[in-house]
Parts: sequence; structure tokens; C-alpha cells
Amino acid sequence: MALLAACAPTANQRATSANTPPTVTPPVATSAAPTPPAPADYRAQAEAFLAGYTTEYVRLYTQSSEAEWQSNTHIVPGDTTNAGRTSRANERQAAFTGSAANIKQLKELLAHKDQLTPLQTKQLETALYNAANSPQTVADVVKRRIKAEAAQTEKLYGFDYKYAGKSVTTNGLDELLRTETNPQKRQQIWEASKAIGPTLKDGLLNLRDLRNQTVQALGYPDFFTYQASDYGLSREEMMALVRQLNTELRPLYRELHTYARYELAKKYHVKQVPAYLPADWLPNRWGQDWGSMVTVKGLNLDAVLAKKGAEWNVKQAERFYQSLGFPALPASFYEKSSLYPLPPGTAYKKNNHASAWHLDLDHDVRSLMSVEPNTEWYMTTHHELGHIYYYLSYTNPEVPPLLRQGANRAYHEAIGSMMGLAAQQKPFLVGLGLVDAKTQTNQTQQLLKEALQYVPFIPFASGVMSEWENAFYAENLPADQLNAKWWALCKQYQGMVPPTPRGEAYLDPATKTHINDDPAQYYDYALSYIILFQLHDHIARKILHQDPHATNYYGSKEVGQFLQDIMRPGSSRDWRTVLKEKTGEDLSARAMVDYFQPLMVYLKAQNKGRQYTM
Ligand code: X8Z
Ligand code: ZN
Repeated sequence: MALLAACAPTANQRATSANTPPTVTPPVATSAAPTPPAPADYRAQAEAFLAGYTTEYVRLYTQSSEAEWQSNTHIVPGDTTNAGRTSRANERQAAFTGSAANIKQLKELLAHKDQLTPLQTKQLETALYNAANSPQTVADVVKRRIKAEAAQTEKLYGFDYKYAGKSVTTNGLDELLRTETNPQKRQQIWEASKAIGPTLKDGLLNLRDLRNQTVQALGYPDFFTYQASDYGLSREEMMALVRQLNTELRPLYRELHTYARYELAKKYHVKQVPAYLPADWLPNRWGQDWGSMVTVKGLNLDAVLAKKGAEWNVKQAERFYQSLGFPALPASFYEKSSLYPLPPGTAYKKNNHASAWHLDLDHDVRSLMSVEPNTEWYMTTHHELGHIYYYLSYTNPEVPPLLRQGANRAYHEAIGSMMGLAAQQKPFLVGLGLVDAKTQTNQTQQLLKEALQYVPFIPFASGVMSEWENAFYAENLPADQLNAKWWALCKQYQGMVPPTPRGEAYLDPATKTHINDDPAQYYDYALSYIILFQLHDHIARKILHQDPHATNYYGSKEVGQFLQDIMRPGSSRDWRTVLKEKTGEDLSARAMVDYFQPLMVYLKAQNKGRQYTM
């Protein structure tokens, strides 16, 4: 899939244009029995077609990205200027990428795959994949979907959250959920964070139909299948994969779940330990990251970061990448990005969820964040810069613009998350002078903190999110069972229940931005965690010869080269081959399970005599 931006809203709106698509003259039949063109002719045809197609594609992609950027950084509720402009730009792009003439050409050329170069085939396949998201055979459906997506984005990021009678930002809600200790207040905060759900229900149901109908025109049974096919997997294969990952991490999660139930009951002075975790007890709106439950003595990153400020956070992440041999960020990155929260009282709003953008498939790279000086944003900054450096790496003459994407979408998510993991480890922080080398710290507590950050994410991402979207798009989940299904999955996979029954008047899945604007691809993140531990394991053991729990990548050009080798080819190389070649392994949860294995002994000892409920 061609991304407008990694994890960016409406990432699937592929362009169109009223312009005439470039076409290639078909082989001319000069006699009654035309001789088929020789292989070189097909190559020449593909070359000519791709040259024209790419120029127009990049032009429209850029216009569409610019409009989307405006729509996400300057949201004036009630003002439809942005939505109108964005819809028009996306319609133009869709009319081009999904034009009947282009689809015909692409199919014809791909019918002679055996005679094309692998790079040509890959580009044509990518273009056909993009076409399936905007086929002009169903132009009206595509148009309506584009409009509906623009409207959903406006609602999503224009929402005014209220807590205790006052407006509150999502950063504010997140901070309260990390720090508030009063259970009644916690419940109110959690409920405030879910108030947006019902406002998105009609829009989401409409989008389900429109997204499914769009891709059905090119033969995909449903939108979830379409998204999974980007990995070369069927829907069933993708679901089997995420279920297997979940099963492999389940024993560890079970220990953490038991640990958290008992520890949080203590913290909130609740005598009867609940069988399932109340959602409002956890320090995250969806229970996907529990890292802030633990503060490691001597390694209190929040305290260090608070003193440094938000700008330092971004600059430090850049320095880390540079130390590995990546270039300084282009000046335009700092000029054009929107990196910090808007000052209170600003007349417009912005998308509050972090994203990274490759606006022109060249050097215009930007990030949209609301960075604050805390651990969560420190991790997110490293994550987003991972996307940015991925963009810059595959923007090179060997990679045609159509293949300027991750080896797969999960790789794109993995690089920066891995850098975030590395940037938290003690030797790295000591090297940076943020922690005194002589400070005694408890390694088990550090590993526990990391486990709480990374492990609960798997049942959320590969379980709840993937299962819900699979049911929603591919299994026609009835409109009156949307919330019931969500909470059944939360209970099954996360062992988490809502504080009070949540009927169908609520739509709690829609409170997760991705459900609205990054649809049917949240498994990307689950897979990215698996890949990041594989890469980290390789870097630590084989390149740095360090314990994976205590690394310092800083300054290692060899690590930089290893990452560059993965990132530079974009999607021009097969993702499985890349993984095998770079790590010696196929996709596997082995590295992630191994990393946390030392914690099992500790957790089992802590949980001795406690009741397990999952
Ligand atoms: O959405 C993101 C990134 C943007 S690509 C901040 N992440 C997922 C989430 O927040 O739910 C990163 C990890 C999971
Ligand atoms: Zn991301």
C-alpha cells in the first residue's frame, strides 16, 4: 500500500485525477495474425508506462498529502474549507490511480510478468494494489468514501473532551490516567476519554460499507483481506499469524495480568482482587501500555525528561539517529512539522495522534506530534523519527517512487520503536550522561517496566484490534453488536472489563484513532513488535556483542549500516528475504519471548498463592 503517511489519517485515500492518465500505445496489429511482442517490447512498454504513471502519481500524491496535512494540522470545527479541499485532492488522485485505462494497462502488462524485470513487476503490482482502493468502475462509491473519510477525520480530531466540566486534551487525559490515584476520579477520566465514541458510529458504519464496496470492485472480498494482501497473506493467514503470536506471548501476559490485578488492587485499596482488570485501573485509555505502573529507582526517565523539555526530546532523538550515520534532518522538517501541542486558547485544533509524513515522496518529510517532556513522548518521538529516516533512506535513485514504502508496513513501524527501546536502556542513558554510571539500579524492575510497556500490547493489537476489525469488515459484524464484541474481545484477550456495562449506545472501539483513519491494519504494530525484538536481538548479540537488556547503540556506524541495508531498498525487496538475510531467522516471536524470559521467575515468585484467571 502506498502510504500518505505512516500511521497518518486517511492513509488509504489514493489519488485520482481529472487529467488524462498516461497510457501506452498497445502493440499495433498490422496484419491479421499479429506476432506477439518480443520480451524486450514488453519491458519497453512497461518502462514507458511507469515513467508517465509515476510522474502523474507523484504530482497528485503530493497535492493530496498537502491537503491532508492542512486538514490534520488546522482543524476549525464547523469550517468545511479543509474537508472540501482534501476531498477534491483525494478525488483527483483516486480518478487517476483507479482509472479504467490504468487498470487495463496494468493488468495487460502484468499478464506478461515473466518477461518484465522484477522491479517493473513490483511497481506495476503496487500500482494495481493502489488502484483497488479507488477503482473508477465504482467512481461514485470512491467519491462518497473520500468525503466520508474527510468528515470522520474532522469529527475525530475536532472533538472537545470534557473532564470535571472543563475541556481537556488527550495529552491531559493520558497524564491523568497515568497519575490519578483516586478510583472514582479514575473512572470519570476513563469515561471522559470514551465520550467521543458514539459521535463516530454512523460515520464508521458508513465507512465500513464504502471501504468494502471499493475493494470488491477489483475482486477483493472485503477491506480486511485487501489490507492483509499487502503482506502477501490471505485474511485467514494473517489471522492465523496474529493468533499464533498471541498464543506464544500468553504465558508471559498471564503472569503480568495476575501481577497487575493484585498490585493495582493494593494501590487503589480494594480488598477483593477482581478476576478481570477494570479498564479504568490501567494507565492507558485502552490498556495497551502499562509501563508507567513502575518507576525504576535511579532510572526515572520522566524526571530526567521533565527537566530537559519537549524540544530537547526531538533533538535528542535526531542526535541518536545521526550518531549511527543517518543525516541531519532537512531544515524543512523543522520549518514545516507540527511538533508540539497548540498553546491553550488557539482558535483551531490539530490531530492529537502522532504521525510521520512523506509529502512528496522526496525530501519533504514532516511529523505531526504533540510532544511533551515525558517517557511516552520520548518513545513516540523515536518512533516517528524512525518513519522519517525510513522515508529519507529509500528516497534514492535506485528506488522508484512507487516503491518508497517499508519492506512491509510492519517494518516501517518497527525501526523507530526499536530505537525507542534502545534509548531507554541504562548503558545508553549513562553514555548520554543522563544517569550516573555509579547509580545502582534494579535490573529486574527495569525488565518489569519494559515488559509492562511491550507485552500487554500484543493481546491488544493482535487480539482485540485485529479480531474486531476482522469481524467488522470481513464477517459483517451486526451494527447492534459492535460494542458487545469489543468488550468480549477485551475480556478474552486482555482479561480486561469496563468499570460499568457499556451498551451499544457507546462505541468504544472508535475511540482508537486507527479504527477510523488507519483501518484494518493494526496488526502492523503487533508484527512490528515481533520484528523489532528480532532486529534488536541481532544488533545486540551479533553486532555490538552486548546483552540485549543492556545495550548502547549510540555512535555505532555498524548498527546504522545494518539498519540502512534494511531501509534503503524500500519495498523493492521481499520482506521475508530481508528478514532472513539480515537476522538469519523467519518472522518469529522467539526473540521477544527470550528477552522477557528472565522475568518469568520473578513474576511466578510474586504471583505465588495468587489466583490466575486467564
Ligand atoms: O499509532 C502509533 C504511532 C504512530 S504510527 C504513534 N502507534 C500505535 C498506537 O499509538 O496505538 C505506535 C505504537 C502503537
Ligand atoms: Zn508509526
